[in-house]
Amino acid sequence: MAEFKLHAFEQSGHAYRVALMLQLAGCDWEGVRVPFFDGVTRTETWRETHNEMGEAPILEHGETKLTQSGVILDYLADITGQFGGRSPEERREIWRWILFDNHKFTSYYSTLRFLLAFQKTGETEVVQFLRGRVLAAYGIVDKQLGHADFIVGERPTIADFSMAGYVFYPEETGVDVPGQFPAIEAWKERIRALPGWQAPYDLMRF
Ligand SMILES: N[C@@H](CCC(=O)N[C@@H](CS)C(=O)NCC(=O)O)C(=O)O
Repeated sequence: MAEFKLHAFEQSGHAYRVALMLQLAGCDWEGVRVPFFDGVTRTETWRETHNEMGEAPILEHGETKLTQSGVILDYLADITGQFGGRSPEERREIWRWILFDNHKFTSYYSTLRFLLAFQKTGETEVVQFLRGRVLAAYGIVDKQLGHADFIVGERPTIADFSMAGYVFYPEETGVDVPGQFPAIEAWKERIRALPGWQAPYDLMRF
């Protein structure tokens, strides 16, 4: 049995960011597929047995069971000694960007993608509103990445993996217009070049 068990599904960027950390940190891990599109996370039973918040991913490590990808990333950085902050200031800076990511960068994008790619809503007012919010958040991250190679300085940290959750998925959202966010594009190439990197649908085949 692998040391780490990740409850996840391949369409989930919230899960991908954790899978990416496990992969890049060289952890011994395995995936357990959550049948999300069958509605399992919305059942009372699953919430009682797996996660009262009704969400994936979940990480199991021995007796420890964690949810919320930001917390899981922080835990893995501690356990592995990789990709975490090296000073209290750096740790706070990492958390600042993880929270921004959870609230805006990833949250708006994942909802936009869900509506367009899986609910097939087409261009509604909600879609247009969300895309506007995504573009604003992307603009902020693009500016930040104009100052340094990674979100918090010159080396990759869990803040980058958090933000990388959805940026490698192929689904069309009308956000990835080439040339619009050059610093994000260059950052994606740097993440892609990290040893062991794999795209979401390759990394989460389980
Ligand atoms: N903030 C959470 C978000 C997790 C999340 O939203 N996961 C989605 C799947 S990608 C989910 O389980 N949603 C449950 C639902 O929509 O019922 C995290 O980062 O772990």
